[in-house]
Amino acid sequence: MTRPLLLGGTTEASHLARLLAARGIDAVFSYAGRTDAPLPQPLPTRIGGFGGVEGLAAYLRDNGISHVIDATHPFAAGMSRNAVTACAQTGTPLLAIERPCWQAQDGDRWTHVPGVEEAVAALPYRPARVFLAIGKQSLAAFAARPQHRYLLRLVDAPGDLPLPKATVVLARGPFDVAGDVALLQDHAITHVVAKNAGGTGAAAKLVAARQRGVPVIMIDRPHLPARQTAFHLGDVLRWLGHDSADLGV
Ligand code: 3Y8
Ligand code: NAP
Repeated sequence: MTRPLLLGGTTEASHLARLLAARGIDAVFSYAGRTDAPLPQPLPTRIGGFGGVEGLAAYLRDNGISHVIDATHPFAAGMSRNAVTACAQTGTPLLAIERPCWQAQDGDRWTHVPGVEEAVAALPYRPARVFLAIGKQSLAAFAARPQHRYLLRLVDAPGDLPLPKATVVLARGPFDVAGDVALLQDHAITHVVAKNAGGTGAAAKLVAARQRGVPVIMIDRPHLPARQTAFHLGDVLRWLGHDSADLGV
């Protein structure tokens, strides 16, 4: 009996949820509960943490989960690490959807950094106008550079911000190039800070930066433990024992 748990929160997870629902597969979709009103899914959905590795292992056992599909974001390292450990403990097959990293192309002015602290250090001293497209959880580190004007794109309205000169744009992706070109132009952005998320949902700002000759500080992904991975959703369906021919994937 196939009863997959789909760890979501990305464009690929939402696409896969539609494919599983269309096949009548008895899957459960899982959100962390980071945002006020996450996108509704066409599968029964649970919201909130599991309570670490032990909580996830108990969830797998108590709910008769047959497979775990980790379709979380490449920076959701905690969830992905817990999934590897809990699935090993319970003997539950695990497959992670891993989207290729973005690669700099001709005309790109990227500086790769290993983490948020190094992204802060990569900013100039002279006041700049910085588009922080990294969400809410990593903002505090930029308080070390209060001289810059920051443009923040967030999913939900924030509480107090740790940055004295910040403008907030509330938007939930996926984003498009025209919108991001306009955003960089309207706010006279001189630097973009991004996470190497890969995929299509957040790539527009990189094309916009290339078109406007704006340098990008690119935060590289955290390292994850070895696990089975796939990128094409058809491979996920085949892994579940469902052929994907009639879904055209
Ligand atoms: C809660 C679910 C879908 C999923 C859409 C993707 C695309 C849009 C691009 C920019 C970058 C950022 C951020 C971003 C993108 C997709 C995808 C992706 C980046 C939602 C979602 C949840 C989250 C959590 C949220 C984080 C934040 C990160 C904003 C839903 C919309 C910056 C990552 O307020 C907060 O605390 C927000 C937290 C984790 C990063 C951070 O550290 O702050 N995503 N994003 C998921 C959950 O609860 O489990 O609310 O509907 C999902 C999506 N966000 O179905 O189409 O697939 O990557 N999300 C980054 O990539 O840099 C925005 O602005 O250019
Ligand atoms: P994280 O740091 O890797 O995980 C922290 C804790 O949040 C996990 O240990 C787990 O709590 C809980 N959690 C994370 N994802 C979950 C899920 N899908 N279902 C249930 N619990 C989950 O996670 P994060 O980076 O904050 O990401 C949270 C969510 O936002 C994920 O769904 C991710 O796909 C999505 N997202 C993240 C980013 C990003 O930049 N990080 C970007 C786009 C979307 P317990 O230990 O209690 O189980």
